[in-house]
Amino acid sequence: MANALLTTSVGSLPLLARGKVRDIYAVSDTPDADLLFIATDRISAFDHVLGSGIPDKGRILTQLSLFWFEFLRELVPNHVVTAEVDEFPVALRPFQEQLEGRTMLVRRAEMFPVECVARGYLSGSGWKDYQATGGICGIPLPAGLRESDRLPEPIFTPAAKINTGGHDENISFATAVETIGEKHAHALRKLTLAIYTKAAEYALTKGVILADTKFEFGLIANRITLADEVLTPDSSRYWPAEEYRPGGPTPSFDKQFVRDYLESIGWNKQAPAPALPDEVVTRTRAKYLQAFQLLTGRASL
Ligand code: PZK
Repeated sequence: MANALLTTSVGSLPLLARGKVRDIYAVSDTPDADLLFIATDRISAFDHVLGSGIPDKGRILTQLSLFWFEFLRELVPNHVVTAEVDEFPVALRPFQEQLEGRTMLVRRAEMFPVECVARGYLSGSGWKDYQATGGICGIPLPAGLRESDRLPEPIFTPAAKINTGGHDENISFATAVETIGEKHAHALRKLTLAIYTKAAEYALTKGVILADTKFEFGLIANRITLADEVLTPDSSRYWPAEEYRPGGPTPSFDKQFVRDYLESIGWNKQAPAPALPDEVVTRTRAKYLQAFQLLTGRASL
């Protein structure tokens, strides 16, 4: 097995953003230069980046994202220019090995400061919000729903980005309208629900429930464009349909071994986050690969 890539380095390219697991660089310092979107093998749990990476995780998530961008291409334009390193600017050749399979060259977008979440099931912050208010993001829901229940119909639950580290904060549709305007808010809601519905119907035919997912959109040449990574296990809650038991929490497809391990050692969830035993790394890698295989129908990367 390859080593995990935890830290990217691409010479003097300006770093635009560093997330918990992905890094974005500009390919030159001209203002409208394309961006290099690199998925590392870092893994986070309980809001911390862990001391160990998962070998190939960045490649698996990137290839899954590219599969979905292609699957959705008639529904929504996306920011991808190419993911073939051979087609990247020649100045990036020295970094070919590091970048291969895990990197997308993307067009720079003017990003909307609203995270576009679609939920088809009651889980995570949606379940918390429902227990407190009887709805999610101000959308009323029927009484008596249980954790993990399927919702009567998918809903759009926008969130406001809090700087790296913090959790996004659920906001009402009215607040989204105040932030980005009526026209864009309506367009993003419609697109988010259309994409979720198409992806969730497809995933279910492959034995996978797409409980919820988060999209980031931006404007490129005045067109609403799907950016970031899409429909990966890091941006989505995927559940094995076979293990679906509404009425309690549903174990996530990918990170359950990691969470179980961290609970078993009694980690206090304060930095520094622990490293993972080899067995947890290996089993988690196998789960990411299984999600990729089920969803794409491809045996390997
Ligand atoms: C962009 N993010 C979120 C992702 C991070 C932060 N095509 C684009 N144009 C301009 N900006 C972005 C994108 C994209 N995608 C996305 N931040 C900026 C993000 C990964 C890591 F730290």
